[in-house]
Amino acid sequence: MPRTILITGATSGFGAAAVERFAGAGWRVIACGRRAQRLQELAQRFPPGCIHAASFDIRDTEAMQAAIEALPTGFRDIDVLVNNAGLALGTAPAQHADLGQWRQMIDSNVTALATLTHALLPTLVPRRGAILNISSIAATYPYAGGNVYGATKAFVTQFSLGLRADLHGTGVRVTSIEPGLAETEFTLVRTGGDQSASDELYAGASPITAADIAETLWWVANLPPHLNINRLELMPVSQSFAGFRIHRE
Ligand code: NDP
Ligand code: 8X3
Repeated sequence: MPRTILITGATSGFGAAAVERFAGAGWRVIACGRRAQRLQELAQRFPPGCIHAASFDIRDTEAMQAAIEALPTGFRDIDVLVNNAGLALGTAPAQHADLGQWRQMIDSNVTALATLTHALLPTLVPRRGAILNISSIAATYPYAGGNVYGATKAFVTQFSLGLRADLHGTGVRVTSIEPGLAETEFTLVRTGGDQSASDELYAGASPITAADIAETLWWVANLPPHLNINRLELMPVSQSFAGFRIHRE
């Protein structure tokens, strides 16, 4: 019996690579995202019945609920939830930041993630399933301009640990995956479509790839059922920690 995984943010980056990894290995994959065309193209690369494309804005709770209710019979028994959809917007210091961007990050990275998890727990608990949350190194290491983005990821990490505590004894596994510099559409989105800014950030850095994270998700999802990875922090070798700054008058 194939296992079933729901992956948010499947139109790009980590999520799209994860869809390919799991569908390629015979899992049933529910691929979510707003860009329906990309989901259809992804689904068409695999045999019929392998990928179910669910196109909705994760911030729209009614659309999310409708998508869950519309799942075809073969895709209802979800074993693994990958909460991956999310974004950073802007790098301005807090005192110059756009409130609309802050709210969009909170709505997407925090509220939507919690809402989907709440909706799927009744399915995951009896199946002794798993929740794999994509947090970030920004959850742990603050950096200038990271303000609300880092805070949303700190929520994701702490929520993951809290879920672990609440799900004690159920057999449900929960993991917070915390990547560093990774080349996807992340910086394109963060900069409002500035391809050269994105290219410059990753140039010569050998960043994490989407395939690296897909492989990590695959490893975590396929561990023996008695093992739980609580937190997993990954960086490219080229990235490490910055020091404190001192401002002198
Ligand atoms: P991408 O921009 O390539 O992918 C982001 C995905 O999130 C897209 O599929 C997008 O789909 C989806 N998404 C965003 N907003 C919404 C929304 N409102 N409704 C539905 N889907 C949405 O970036 P990554 O693959 O890098 O990002 C994936 C996750 O990894 C994010 O949570 C990010 O914060 C995190 N992360 C990224 C790192 C990096 O350096 N790249 C490092 C650490 C963590 P669509 O636009 O089609 O809706
Ligand atoms: C993405 C990693 O360092 O750009 O979460 O915040 S970082």
